[in-house]
Amino acid sequence: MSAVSPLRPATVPPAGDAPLRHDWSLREVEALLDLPFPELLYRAAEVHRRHFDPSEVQVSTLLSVKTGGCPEDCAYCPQAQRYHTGVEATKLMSTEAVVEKAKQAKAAGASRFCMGAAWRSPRDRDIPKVAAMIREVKALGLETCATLGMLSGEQATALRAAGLDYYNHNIDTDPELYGDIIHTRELQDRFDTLGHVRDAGMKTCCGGIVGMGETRRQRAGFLRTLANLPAHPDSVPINRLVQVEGTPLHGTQALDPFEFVRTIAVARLLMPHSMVRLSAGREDMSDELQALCFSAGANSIFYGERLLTTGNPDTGRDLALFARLGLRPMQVTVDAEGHDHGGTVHADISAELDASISARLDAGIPAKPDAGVVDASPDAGQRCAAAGHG
Ligand code: SAM
Ligand code: DTB
Ligand code: SF4
Repeated sequence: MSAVSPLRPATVPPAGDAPLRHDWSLREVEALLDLPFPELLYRAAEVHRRHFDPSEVQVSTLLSVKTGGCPEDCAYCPQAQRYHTGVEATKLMSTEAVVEKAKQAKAAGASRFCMGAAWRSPRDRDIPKVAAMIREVKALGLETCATLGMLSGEQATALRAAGLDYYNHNIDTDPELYGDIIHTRELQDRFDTLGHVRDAGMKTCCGGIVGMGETRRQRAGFLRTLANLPAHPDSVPINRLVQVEGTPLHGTQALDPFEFVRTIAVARLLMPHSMVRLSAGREDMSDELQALCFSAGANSIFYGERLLTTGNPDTGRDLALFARLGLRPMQVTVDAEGHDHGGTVHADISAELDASISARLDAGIPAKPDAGVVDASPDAGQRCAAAGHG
């Protein structure tokens, strides 16, 4: 009989992994969202375990390399020039300044660095400047991601050639609601950009925002649209609307937190191989709500005290949360098919996590015997295979 370590999460055998589907009907997705909450969480947690180690969370850090002054009219966005939100427009940051921030993110334990620009689309003359940032960030040993608006095929190819791993471009919402939220570009424009990104050989990061006043049926339509893309996005950021004064969506009725968890769980069920990111909106979430999201299949976060223009939880709070929940940051490796998989523990953030646990113990805060224990054993990376990660 093989010894079972109490530190290892329970895993579910792959059991003839079902093929990925791209033909979900709205009724099917609605039926999943309508499941009794415990049943939905159970199913999502099971699928999560088939493909990932559920105690590992991928950690990305975001930097706004060009802030505000955007000509688009996205009704949620503090960076649209036409809304009076107090966000000051800036020029594109210098490569040196971006690299400095990337070094800090790496030292703090991020494995992916995402550069965001408040553009409708980059001008061709911006591409060499962004390409230089990508090359230098990549040289630090970080995965690179950018979100710059719509791209042409040539622009996508140039960014890939510079070493860009991921491109973030969201569909943002249900096709039916889309025209109420954004009038300055069509949903089809977004599909076109995602196509250029895939054709250039980059991985896609594509999700959207909930809590914009949509119905559950519209959340089903949003998730269905993501899952029925020609390829499931490699990362799926699920943002909860950050309500910013001055934007048209400020004052929207807040979403029931359980609806948010349901959205995460159904994203996990529809896109089992994807990283589901608990994205914007975490600052206002309780630790308990975030714990439910991780239990429902979320396995990625933005780490660092800022998103683009709005706040994110303090890193100390995130480290304490990881320690309390027994979660570990994952170091991402990419397999031959291009799927992301959790591997070994990232050394830098693990050291911070250890320090955070020691501080809690010194302060007399009891911890579960295994809470936050970091398994840096040489076989830690083997768990992907054991968990059926392909
Ligand atoms: N300008 C580019 C674009 O729109 O593709 C890239 C940056 S844009 C800020 C990236 C994404 O951030 C948006 O697609 C949206 O999903 C998300 N976002 C923007 N404002 C948000 C808010 N107030 N709350 C939640 N997510 C938001
Ligand atoms: C994504 O889906 N969420 C991030 C990232 N992609 C670029 C952005 C969230 C922005 C929240 C509002 C702000 O900070 O300006
Ligand atoms: Fe501009 Fe992007 Fe904000 Fe839309 S979401 S207003 S395109 S920065």
